[in-house]
Amino acid sequence: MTTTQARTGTLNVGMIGYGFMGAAHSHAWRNAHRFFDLPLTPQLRTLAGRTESALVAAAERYGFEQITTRWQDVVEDPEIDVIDICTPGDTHYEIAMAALAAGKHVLCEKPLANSVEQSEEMTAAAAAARAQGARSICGFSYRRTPALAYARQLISEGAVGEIRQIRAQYLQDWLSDAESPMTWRLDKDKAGSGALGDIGAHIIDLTQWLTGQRISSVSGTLETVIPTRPAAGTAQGLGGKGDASAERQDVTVDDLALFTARFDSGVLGSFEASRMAQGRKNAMRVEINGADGSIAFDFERMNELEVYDATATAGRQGFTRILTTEPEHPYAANWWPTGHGLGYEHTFTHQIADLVTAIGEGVDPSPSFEEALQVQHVLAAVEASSNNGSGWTTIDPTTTTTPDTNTPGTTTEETSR
Ligand code: SOE
Repeated sequence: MTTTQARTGTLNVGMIGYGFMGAAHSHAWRNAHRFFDLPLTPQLRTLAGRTESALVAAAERYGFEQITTRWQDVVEDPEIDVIDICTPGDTHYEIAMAALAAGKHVLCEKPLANSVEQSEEMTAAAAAARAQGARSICGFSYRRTPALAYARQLISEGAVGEIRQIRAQYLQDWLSDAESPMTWRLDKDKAGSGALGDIGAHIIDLTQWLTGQRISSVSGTLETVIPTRPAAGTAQGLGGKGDASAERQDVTVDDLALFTARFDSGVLGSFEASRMAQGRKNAMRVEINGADGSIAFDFERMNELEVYDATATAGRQGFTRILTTEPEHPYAANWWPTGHGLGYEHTFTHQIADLVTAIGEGVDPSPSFEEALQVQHVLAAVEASSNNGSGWTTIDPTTTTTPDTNTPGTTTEETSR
């Protein structure tokens, strides 16, 4: 298999999967070279999926030249240079191993796989393929949010000083209705885990990437808040109300993942991944507290970064809201004039721009499969901690006073006034 460098100017893309991630990745493949100077021009060649009718519609909408219901066709096609895996986690291993063996470049959505064992094999295969010039990357796209890339730069420049505490949340509510029907994200066999791997993986990767530190131990609890859901197909669509009389299926993954992490520096971090956070739509939040200040970010305000400088004179201290749309901010110069803002889809366009640049320059993009494997180890450790009791200490109810049930302001002495 000749690597892309032998082909003049184009990078032929084969994508497997065409759901939410397929849409986001396709948008990025179509636009990256229109806003970034890239060494190669992506061509959306083949879209692979299972259902031909839906596949035809998706290929039309996304701009792919051809379709196939056999993902193996894409991997076996000598004209395809890069395989983009946008499928549920239970298929990442098989597809990535075949693509790497065929010498293809690989973009694999997160988490890398549904187990450490699979992730280890994929990482070894990626390392072997690398020797032949094939590049691989895992889709932790939030690293390419300008505000977060800038936060990492500030932290590395010492803006917060010695890091003392790390706090991360990823809060969504699209599954908080008990009548929302089953989806592959609620099936352990398909997804590997629930909120933990789907959204918790992002904040694990992000806190490690922002700080350059690695999580070395965890204590956590996984909770399934809604144990059964209406069978798939009984609702009007994703998030639609299911038919309450329909059969209900068991949810086999967590809706909540709460854990404490110790980083290799000794710093403690608190993590919360929830699909039950009513009102929080995609609130991925990170706060890094240091000796000299803090940095705080919320993806629901993705063009803003809050920075607190504890070394400023007391009268001037306070969180500064930086609008990360200046040309000095990562990626921002390639888009709109200052203040016009970017969206979720831009993180994927930045990811593709960096991947295509790496392929064209013959260097390895990040996050590598090795970095994604580290995240997989953390996911597995949280699950193991939860399965081993999470270290809960019970409080004997006989040793505590009964809580005051009076409504504030109605105690006798107050009413006697
Ligand atoms: C979950 O709802 C989800 O789609 C994740 O799977 C994605 O990785 C994240 O970018 C948005 O939320």
